[in-house]
Amino acid sequence: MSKIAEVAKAVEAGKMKLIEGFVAEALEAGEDPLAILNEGMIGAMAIVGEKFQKSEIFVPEMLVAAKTMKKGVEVLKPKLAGGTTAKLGKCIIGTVHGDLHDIGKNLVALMIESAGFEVIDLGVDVQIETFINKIKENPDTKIVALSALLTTTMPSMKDTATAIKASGLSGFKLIVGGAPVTQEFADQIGADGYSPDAASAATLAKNLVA
Ligand code: B1M
Repeated sequence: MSKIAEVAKAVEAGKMKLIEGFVAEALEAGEDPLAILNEGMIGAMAIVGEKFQKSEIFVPEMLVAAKTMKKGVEVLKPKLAGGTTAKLGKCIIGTVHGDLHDIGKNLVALMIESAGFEVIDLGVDVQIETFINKIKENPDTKIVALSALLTTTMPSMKDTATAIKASGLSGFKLIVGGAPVTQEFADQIGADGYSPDAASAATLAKNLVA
């Protein structure tokens, strides 16, 4: 089995104690960190999602897989974050109210940070007022980033975007993303930008403040 396949299997099976070792071994073997992330970990989470949909596994197994991936990402982080001395301003990020998924949001935060932004991460299940208060506290914010993973929390993303736009606060761009989110939906809710993955979210954020 390839080193990346070992990482994927460990995430899928929720081998929390073994994952750090597998990721370190894959790196030592010269595997590309992005390939370990995309093919190894995100690929495994897609399989976990499919198994959940088919009722082959349940929420606890999905949670253990998520925790396993998080541990693996910690080992990858130094390799993924390119590190730049650019100072592009503040980015406030969070997963919208009602949604507890944070792995994708954390990756977006990591990439945006390594692109040169100071990231203020509000976590998951973030209320509209929390976003608005944080923007008020940080009037120099350049990017506000919303993540949603559930079709059922897309309305929450819409409400958050609408409230932020209606608040009269300005000087920043609003970007959105997450598996069910599309460019069309982003346009509908008045977002300034949409991107499908973490790397392109960082490029989008940079382009929007350039
Ligand atoms: Co959930 N879950 N989950 N889950 N979960 C999904 C999303 C699901 C697709 C699984 C499935 O059925 N196939 C399904 C949603 C169906 C739908 O709405 N269409 C689902 C469901 C149904 C649920 C529950 C409702 C289950 C239940 O309780 N019955 C429940 C909801 C809880 C809630 O949020 N209120 C639930 C719970 C959970 C856990 C807590 C157990 C756990 C999350 C733990 C955690 O995040 N800390 C979990 C997990 C792990 C998943 C899957 C398996 C994996 C998610 C993940 O981390 N992917 C997921 C299936 C899947 O994704 N294939 C599933 C890896 C991650 C890197 O990808 O988050 O997509 P992702 O992020 C990507 C892009 O989307 C993008 O960039 C990232 C990296 O490139 N991106 C952005 C994300 N945010 C962005 C923001 C941007 C730009 C890009 O700009 C700002």
